[in-house]
Amino acid sequence: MTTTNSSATRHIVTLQAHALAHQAQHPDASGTFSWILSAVAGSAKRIAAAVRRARLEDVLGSAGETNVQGETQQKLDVIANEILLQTLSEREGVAVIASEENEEPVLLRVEDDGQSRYCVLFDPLDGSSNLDICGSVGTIFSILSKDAATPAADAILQPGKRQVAAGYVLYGSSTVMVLTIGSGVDMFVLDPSIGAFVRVAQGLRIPPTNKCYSLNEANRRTFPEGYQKYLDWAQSNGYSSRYVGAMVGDVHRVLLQGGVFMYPPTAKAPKGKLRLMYEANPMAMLVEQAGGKALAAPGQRILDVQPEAVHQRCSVILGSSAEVDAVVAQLAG
Ligand code: P6P
Repeated sequence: MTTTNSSATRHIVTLQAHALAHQAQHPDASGTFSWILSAVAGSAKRIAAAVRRARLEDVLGSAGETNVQGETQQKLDVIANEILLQTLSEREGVAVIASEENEEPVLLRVEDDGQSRYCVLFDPLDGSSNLDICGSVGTIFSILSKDAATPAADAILQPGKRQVAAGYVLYGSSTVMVLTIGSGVDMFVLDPSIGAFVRVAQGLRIPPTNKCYSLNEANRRTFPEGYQKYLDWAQSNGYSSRYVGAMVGDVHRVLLQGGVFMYPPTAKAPKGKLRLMYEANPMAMLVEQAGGKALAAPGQRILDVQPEAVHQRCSVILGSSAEVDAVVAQLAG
């Protein structure tokens, strides 16, 4: 049989095939989870298209509102949020949705019909203040299961270790999805020529070390003393600094190249700025699944934090195990 080495005939595994192969490993699976994952992927394609045309269609800039976080909503924050709410609401398997842009969770299916369903939480467009300067922005998502007996409203506040899946989509030089379904981390790139996310890496492992830290040093004076000690130590030991101001971009670099990302407590955000449920938890699951560490504080795994409110914040130290340990060593004094 004649074969070509044309890119058109190269073997590819799409996200859909990847999800269905995972489903096939669970004979009792109903396909509900795969269908939800396809909703996230479909939303990401639409958001990517909107982000890439933003300047052309004049949908940059502020929407003129502030969200529940007290942050100025960008027009694309609203667009991305609406795309995700619309797409996920159509999935029978979604019981409740929580979004950074919605003050209250959206209860979709609360009837006690004996069906177990899922909760989907997301930051629809993380780092959206980068949009106007064509910087890194992304979507972060977390998926929890909800058994039939648990009321939908109560099913959201589960610790991150109960996530069944987590991931992000980075709308950068290419549109990249990084995903874990609880057995390792896989990476997909959107191939616009076929409209599919194609798997480009399986079983990502975060490099054990990299002399690079990532945090907003403008807040240095109001960091707890241990973080200031860490910065002095790192700068005396040849560390470099990288910070793009969007968690998705900074975590993606740490996941691929190693290092440590932090958002410590500050005077303005004494509990940390990042949201536990749809920023810290999904990123922590990815980092741990890739062999790294993710702490809210020394000795406090992010994934063990018992949430009390859907928009609660936490401080974050995550990345290569040795690099997280180096931060903790300075915090311990
Ligand atoms: P700062 C974006 O607004 C965000 O929520 C994260 O994506 C990012 O890591 C952080 O806030 C940046 O915060 O205070 O450094 O601008």
